[in-house]
Amino acid sequence: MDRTLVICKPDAVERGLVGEIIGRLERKGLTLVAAELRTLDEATAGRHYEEHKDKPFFGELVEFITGGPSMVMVVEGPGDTWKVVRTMMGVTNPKEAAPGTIRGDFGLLTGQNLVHGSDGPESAEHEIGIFFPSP
Ligand code: DAT
Ligand code: MG
Repeated sequence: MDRTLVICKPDAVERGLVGEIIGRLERKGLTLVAAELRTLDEATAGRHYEEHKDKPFFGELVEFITGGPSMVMVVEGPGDTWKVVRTMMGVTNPKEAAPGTIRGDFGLLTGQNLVHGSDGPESAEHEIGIFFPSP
């Protein structure tokens, strides 16, 4: 089985969309194998978004993701799970995300785009290790 990291970001939690998002993943056939409601600290957010640390939006991104509880999850499927989840999420800018995707159906702002999903097999492995380190 193949796993990826999914985060329902603080805007999704605040808007009561966690059930909707998990429901979509489950109805697709993916399985939840770990989940916890957590408020990320700055260090964890910085590790998670390390690739963006020199971008102009980094400060606002960290402030947003640490600003309230997120639902952090590991989701499992038969293969390419990261890709299945990314397709269901829609593109980064919710204004451009296709209807039928999570961002396309529920979002309007890039800075509040509801959901994170790992962008490849290596980042899935890496990010699962950040949030759910194996003993
Ligand atoms: P994704 O979340 O689709 O993988 P990303 O990795 O490029 O997108 O960026 C991570 C997050 O950073 C993204 O979900 C929202 C924020 N972000 C990206 N580009 C941005 C921009 N131009 N302005 C503000 N926030 C941005
Ligand atoms: Mg990304």
